[in-house]
Amino acid sequence: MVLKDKILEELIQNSDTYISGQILAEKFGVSRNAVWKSIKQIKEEGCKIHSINNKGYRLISCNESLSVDRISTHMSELSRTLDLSVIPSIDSTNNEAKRMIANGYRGNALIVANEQTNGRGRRGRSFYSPKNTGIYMSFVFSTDAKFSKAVSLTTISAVAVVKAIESITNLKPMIKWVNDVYLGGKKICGILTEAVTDVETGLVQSIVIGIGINISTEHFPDDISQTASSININGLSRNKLTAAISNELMEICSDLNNKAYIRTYKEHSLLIGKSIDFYKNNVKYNATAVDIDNEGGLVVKLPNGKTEILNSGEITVRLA
Ligand code: BT5
Repeated sequence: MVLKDKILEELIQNSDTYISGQILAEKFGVSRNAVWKSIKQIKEEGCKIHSINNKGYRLISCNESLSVDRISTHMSELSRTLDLSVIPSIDSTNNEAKRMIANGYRGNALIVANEQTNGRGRRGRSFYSPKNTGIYMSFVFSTDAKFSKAVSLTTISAVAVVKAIESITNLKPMIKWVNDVYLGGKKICGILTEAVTDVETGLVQSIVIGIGINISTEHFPDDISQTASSININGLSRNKLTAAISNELMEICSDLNNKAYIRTYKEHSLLIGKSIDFYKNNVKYNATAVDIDNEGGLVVKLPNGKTEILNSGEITVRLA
């Protein structure tokens, strides 16, 4: 890591207080002038830093740009095996992943974008993806035996997102079955998992997991202004969170026989114990959500006392 990134990291870790230029200089074995120059660069990159004579520097907010270097610094060994790329602006990282696969890419990759101009949700819905204030990322996994065991990569991804958020903040995000992460009753993240099949063999060739997270987006389009929200934590590093999500996901995927992630999913379930409405083939049903099964299905109890397991596909669920 270059000095500027080390200093930024230090400011992020200590964003509740001031750190003097002297302490930073000593910590990194450089002159105070070098510290001052780095602070200037960090400000030029869009971070707000407050400085007080004799007290030092304090990070107020930061839109540090996403970069391969900054993300990799926080990555585990497993995550570092991914081909990582960062793109300033793209239609959709899932589309980009599919283009890569169509062009013959057969590895495992992580594509991260600072903005999406055509971010996609499920069934033709859109995902609002403004620049600088969110993370839009897609994993590409070229199929190997291990993924055929992955019953629900969407379930795993939701767990990876909540664990990553909890590892670097004090927040307690919740999961709304099947693919949404909520904070304070509002959606902060959506996940779109897509399989790419080989036209000739009809077999799944690669899997694309797209994750979109609102980090500091303040204004949402009218239709989602009441339902969408952001993580909104001063100084939260998008680079660090991107790496943390990748680390958690790669860790879970390294041992898919270990179903501990189902327990974590249940602990974070927004629906278990609640009355819900679900829509199947456009017909609305009422039920109580009672459990998540080992395959990530939502177990519901119908008013007639019967139990049914909902599998994600075409089901939409709302709190009643
Ligand atoms: C999703 O679909 O929430 C999946 C979103 C996946 C986005 C990622 S970003 C990286 C990758 N590349 C892509 O193009 N996509 C993936 P769904 O459950 O269908 O929810 C879509 C609905 O969420 C919309 O119809 C809106 O109501 C709402 N919505 C749209 N943008 C939002 C946002 N930024 N925050 C919260 N809610 C949003």
